Parts: sequence; C-alpha cells; structure tokens
Amino acid sequence: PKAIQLADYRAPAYEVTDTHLRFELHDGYTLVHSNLSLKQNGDETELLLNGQDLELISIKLDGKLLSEADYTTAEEALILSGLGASHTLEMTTRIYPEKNTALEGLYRSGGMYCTQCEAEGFRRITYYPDRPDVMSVFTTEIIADAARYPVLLSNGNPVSEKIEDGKKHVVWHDPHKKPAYLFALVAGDLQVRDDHFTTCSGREVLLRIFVEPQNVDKTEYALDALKRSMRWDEEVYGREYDLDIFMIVAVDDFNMGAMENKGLNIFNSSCVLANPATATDAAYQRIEAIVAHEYFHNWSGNRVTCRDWFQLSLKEGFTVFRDAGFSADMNSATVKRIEDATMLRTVQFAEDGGPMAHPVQPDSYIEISNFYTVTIYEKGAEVVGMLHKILGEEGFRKGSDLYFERHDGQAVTINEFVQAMEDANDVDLTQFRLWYKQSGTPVVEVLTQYDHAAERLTLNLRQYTPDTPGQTDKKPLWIPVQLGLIGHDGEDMEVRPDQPDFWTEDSQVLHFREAEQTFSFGGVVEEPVVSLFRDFSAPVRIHYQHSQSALRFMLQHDSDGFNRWDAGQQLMLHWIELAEKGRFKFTQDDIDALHTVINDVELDPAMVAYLLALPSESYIAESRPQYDPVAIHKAREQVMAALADTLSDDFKACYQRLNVSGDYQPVPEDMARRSLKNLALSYWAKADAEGVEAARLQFSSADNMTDQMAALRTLVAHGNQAEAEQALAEFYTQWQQDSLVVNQWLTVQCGSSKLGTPAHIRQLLEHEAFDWRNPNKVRSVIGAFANQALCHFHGADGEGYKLLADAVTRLNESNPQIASRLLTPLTRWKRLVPNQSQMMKSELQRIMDHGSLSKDVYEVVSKSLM
Ligand code: HT7
Ligand code: ZN
Repeated sequence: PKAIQLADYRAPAYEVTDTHLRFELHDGYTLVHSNLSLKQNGDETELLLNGQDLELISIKLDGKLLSEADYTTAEEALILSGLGASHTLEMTTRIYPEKNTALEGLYRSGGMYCTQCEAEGFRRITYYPDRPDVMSVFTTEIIADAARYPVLLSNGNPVSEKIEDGKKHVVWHDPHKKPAYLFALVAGDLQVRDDHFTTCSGREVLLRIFVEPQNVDKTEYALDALKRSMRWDEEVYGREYDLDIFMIVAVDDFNMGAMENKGLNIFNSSCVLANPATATDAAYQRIEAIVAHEYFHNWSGNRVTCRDWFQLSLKEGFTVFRDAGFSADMNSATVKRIEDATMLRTVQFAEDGGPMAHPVQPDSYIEISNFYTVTIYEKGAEVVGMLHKILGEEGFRKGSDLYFERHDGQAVTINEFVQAMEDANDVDLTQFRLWYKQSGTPVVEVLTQYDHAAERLTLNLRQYTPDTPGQTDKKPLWIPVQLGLIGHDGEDMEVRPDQPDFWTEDSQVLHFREAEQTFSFGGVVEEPVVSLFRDFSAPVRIHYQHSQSALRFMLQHDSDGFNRWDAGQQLMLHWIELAEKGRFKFTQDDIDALHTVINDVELDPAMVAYLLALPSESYIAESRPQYDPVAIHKAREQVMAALADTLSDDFKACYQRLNVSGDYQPVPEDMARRSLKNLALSYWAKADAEGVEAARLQFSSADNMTDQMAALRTLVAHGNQAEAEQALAEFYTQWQQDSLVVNQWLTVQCGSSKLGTPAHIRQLLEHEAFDWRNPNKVRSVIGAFANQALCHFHGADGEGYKLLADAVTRLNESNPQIASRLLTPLTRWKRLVPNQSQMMKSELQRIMDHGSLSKDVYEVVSKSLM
C-alpha cells in the first residue's frame, strides 16, 4: 500500500453544495440513492469520488444515465472527467450492512443499524468526495420497516415523518455544512429519555438519549453531564449550541469511545450508560469526560473542521484540552492533571519511543485510522495547554474567540489555529510551531547551583529531542517551565529571574527556548528546593537529580499538588529499583513521610490515594531505556508488600474511617472518599488476612459497583486462589445478563498478574460471554491481557506473544482497526530484554508472513519491523 503525503495536498476540484440521500433499509441489503449538486472550484475538470465495497447500480449526470465508458474506476474510486462549472450527479449503490464486521460505514449492531464515518467510512455507503474539506448541506431520507425500526435518525432537525404500506419514512435536514465524516444514521427499536436545555441566548434545545429498552435506567448521568458541558462551553469559551435538538445514541458494537456526528452523537454503550449498581466511579468519570468531549466537538471539529487528516489534532488535541478543562472544573484539577500526565508518560512517551512515533501533525500515513493516537490526542492537548500557559487565560480566550469567528464553517489547518492565537495576542509563535512538526519526547537536563554568600540561585537547562523514525537533528523547542522555589519552612519563596524577558509572573513560567540556557535568581536567602515543571507544564522527560530528602520534603510540602505527587512517584521508582537490586529497605524518614500523607485529613482523599499508589508496571517500564517486565513485577510486589506491612494499622484505620454507609452518589467528594477507602482496603488485604475478610464482606454487601469491583479486585489480587475463584463465580452469576458488567469481569481476570495467564485467556476466548465481533469484549480480554498482565504477556515461553499475534491475524480479516490497535504492545519489542525482544519480533514477522494484510495491520507491522 502507498503512503499519503501532506505535501501532496490539493484543494478539491468540486464542491458539493447540497447532498440529498435516501436510504432504503431492506433485510440483507440497503439501497442508497444520492443526489449531489456539484460546483467547480478552480480550473480542474476531474471529479474523484471515493467508494469502497460498493455495488454501483446506476449513475446519472444532469439526468442522463451514464455507462461504464463514461467514467473510469480506480482502486476504491470512481472518476468523472471533462466536467463543467456545475452539475447534478445521481447515483444508487447497494451495500450490505449485515456483512459489515469492520464497523465502518453503515453496519448492524444487535438489532439496530448505525454508522461510523470518521475517518473514511462514508465511502462504504456511497460514492462521494470523502474528504473533510468538502463540506455540504445534507438532507437525508430513511425508509424502513415501521414495526422493527420505529426510530429513524440522522443529523440536523427532523423535517417530516409518515408511515406508508408498513414502511416508515423520515426526513432530516442539517442546515450546517459538514464533511461526510460527520454524517450519521441510526435505525432501531429504541427507547428515549428526553430533557431540555435553554441556551445563553434563551433558545430551547431538546436533548434526547436513545438506548435499547433495558438501558433506559442508565441514561440519567450522561444527560446531566451533557447539560453541564453545554453550560460550561458557553461560560468558558462563549460557544452556544446551534440546532433545536441534540441526540445521543448508545451502540454496543463500536470501534472507539464515541463519535461527534453533527447533532447525533453515537456512543459506545460503555461510554454513556451508567447506574450505581453497574458502573464504577471511574466509568462515571469517563462518561462525563467523553460526553463533554463529543459535545465540545460541535465547535472544535464540526463548525470549524480539518482541511485534511494531517490536521487531525486541530480538532482532537484542542477538544481533549477543552474536555480536560471541563473535568478539572467539575472534579479535582490536580487529580485530573496527575491522571493526564500519567497517561502521557506511560502511553504517549512509549509511542514516541517506538516505531510508530509521529509528530502531532504527521506528514505521511498509510491508513489514517492508525493515527487516532495518544500523540494526536493527548500530546496535541498538551501542546494546546502550553499555548495556554504562554498566553495566559485571557490571551488564550482571545485567540480561541478569533479562531472560531474567523474560521466558522471552514475546513482549516493547525497553522491557522496557531495564527489566530498569534494575531489575537500579537506574539510570534514561529518557534512554538515546532511542537507540531517534531516527533519524539524532548529531554530537559537541569543543573542547579546555589551561592549562599551572593544569595543567588543558578539554573542551567539543556534540551534535546532524540531521533525518531525519519526525523533527526531536531531544533530547540519553546518549553514553558512552571517554576517554584520552596524554602525550608515549606513555603514558596519569591521567584525573580535576572532575565525578565523569559519570565511570566502571572503563571510563574520560565520560557526556555534555546538548546542551552542559564537563568539566575537573586535575593534567594536560603538554598531552596527547586520545584520544576509544576502542573506538568510541558510534555518532556526531566533529568534532574533531587536528593531523596528533597523528594520526601516535596511529597509533604510542595504547594503544587502535581509535583507533590511526582516527588512521591520518584521516591517509589527509586525503592523499586533498589528492590530489583536486592537492596530495598524503608528508612525511618520514608516511613515518616508516608505517615504524614496517609494521616493528612485536610488533604483531598483522592489526592491521598494517588500519593500512596505505586507507579504501574507500565509506568515503571517507560521510565527506563530497556526493561524486564518480570523483574519489574517482582520488585514492585516487594515494595507493595513492605508498604502494606509498614502501614497496615494506618490502612486499616483509614479504611474503617472512610467506610461509611449512605446512598451512592456519583459526586466528586464521595468518589474521592471511595478511592482512598478502596486503596486502603487493597493494602490492608495485602498485609493481613483480616483485610481480605473485610474485602469479602464488602464484596457481598456492596450496593454499588465501585465498592463491589474494588473488593473483587482485592480478592483476586490478595486473596487465596479459592477466595478469588469463588468471588469471580458469584460475580458472574449475579451479572451475566449485563454485558457491560461482564466486560469488567473479564478485564479483572485478564489484566491480573495472578490470573491473566495465556492458558486462562485462551479459556476465556471460548467462554459464552466472549464475542470476537464486539470490540469491547476483545479489549476486555486480549487488550487487558497484553497491556496490564505484563508478567504473563511477557512470560518466558513466548506464549503471550503468540496469543496476541493469533488474535491480530484473526481480526485482521474481520475488523482491521481493532486488529491494528491491539498490536501496539508487540511493536515495543526493541525496548525489551533480548530474549523477549527476539520472540516478539518473530511474532511480528509471523503476522507479516500471513499475507493479505489490511492496510491498518500492514502499516503497523511493517514499520515495526524496520
Ligand atoms: N472523532 C472520533 C473519532 C472516532 C473514530 C476514528 C476512527 C475509527 C472509529 C472512530 N470512532 C470515533 C472520536 C472522538 O475523538 O471524539
Ligand atoms: Zn475527539
């Protein structure tokens, strides 16, 4: 397959000013009639229509039926040449949604029809210029059996509805121009929960969530999150909703989390359905974030969209930044920052260090679906976040206002986003743009020197970005370093650099812009503890050797919550390293620091839980150039046991203090309490049989899934085999009717370092609850195994790798997107210790040798083997 290059971008030859679609849904096939109004853009007279797996029944140009001689067909395209200034093109295609297992285009999930058109799914529905810079006004008619498909939905506002001869006909019209990737259609026997929202200008919007009948009691929270998102976007970004109706539909078979189709968001049911008995606090928080994310796309993505897919982060990075701001405002901002930085350091840094490393704005791809990555989304959001740090709250808002105003209704580039920020603030962001173009994780080396007599601190910073596939010799970036100096009393000292041009007082940000720069600070009366990159102010690796005592001090005193947590993580990483060398033992100072944290009742309990949680095995792995997952697992277990033993009385007391009864509420304070309570339970159970007994009791008496699932996890991790098996069996008996809960049951086992062996995974692949066609099931079993049960996935016999390669080969045929995403852990082979590394590479080669690979899998495997 051929790579697509950003440098080859050409504006479309024809616009489609109006798109009329008629869908006839029949058993076994669907007919799609389209009527397109075409208008020439420049001098080019050739129109390329994308199409994939379509049966063309008829094609008419300006009312005249065309024969095969009148057009050419290329690979997945139909080309009309010698066209004039404007035309009407009518086509009928036949498609087979029932046979569509790739879940792109129009497909069936359970008893319903639904679509997924981003990025290039629309071309599986009908021939069309399926590119984001072709924006059109859509009118959509849907015709289907009235009894089986009473609900027929598409984008925009409803226009008409009738039933004739047992068939329901519905017409929708979307007045906003949009690219085909935002098109959506749903048909099914669904129930709806309604609500209303009054916008800031006083318009009434009808809010509707459509679900299968058994799920109506799981829709309240998403609706609440939606209304809060709508209000927040008005207040924080001045963005008002623009249709009379906003709909969400829950679908069981879905490749990703959700999709922002104009006025008709389609959600993976796992990302929208929740009630206290079935959803954990983490699920509630995920739902809140994803509902917000999709809603925010209405402006950052739909009203202003991407010119081409190289600009994907224009909408995704910005929208993740926006949803992070929302979550931070709804919950604890520090905890949200810790979660985001953890994700970046574990998953995005790994991507940057692997064969698929790419810039936030890539310049080439084989399959665009492979580029819905943590780099595009999360690193993209961090880049926007750095702009926010540099411009400040007010400057950033001026920039976003200008961007939306200037580009409303357009398909634009990342450069135009940065330009709006520049123009609104009168700054030169030329150097900053490199963040979009250079791949790889920058490294910042820091040296500090304190001159007591002169009361002066010197800070020497050096930056470099390692080579990544296809990119060498990178230039210095503009790195915002949020800085604090902490005195011996634990209070922040005043920071006054001698280079005021490189300092922003409001945000306490130092602007580090050269390969090497030295900053000095006068009037520093005592040697401070230097708190660098507060609030994770840049997505970089920091090389700075804090002493152990400085880390303990920061863990207890840093006024920046993020760095407080980070200091604790650095201490823990050090303990784990010592354990691996057989030299770990707590010092009294370590114990005192941990005591202070666990007994700090003033602190947000969610924060305490994060401060006491050990870094995950993947986080530890990612902090090293090469790693041995089994050794990491053993060392981490040893430190966990020591922590649990040393503080067992504190954990017991903490658990008992926080284990209060009362109705479950998915509100931040209660979630925070539960998170610390359940962390304490887990440590207590690790240390003591009494703790396991408490978990057993909590498991059987819990009235909410957060507590039940936490207890189940604890029993699986720290109970004996019989206790774990019994709890799992009881859980399955209780929840086997609820597919989303069963997914959690699968994940607990498959991601477990106790149970997640290849043999057990193979057994679960045969279980009645497993289904290869459902991406959530595949992720719950194979994804959890390969990404969480690292000591088994990387077992010495290579069985884990073989299992993953078998799964990828199987899914390559039925669902290439999922196959390719699942592959990620194998692509990291160069970072593993030699034995493992070789076996991983052989499995990649085995996939390659399989032949007939999808573009998705081919791209990832071939780049990994380079
Ligand atoms: N913009 C949406 C992306 C998406 C997607 C991409 C490829 C294949 C399937 C997909 N489903 C959704 C999701 C989002 O970022 O909001
Ligand atoms: Zn998105």
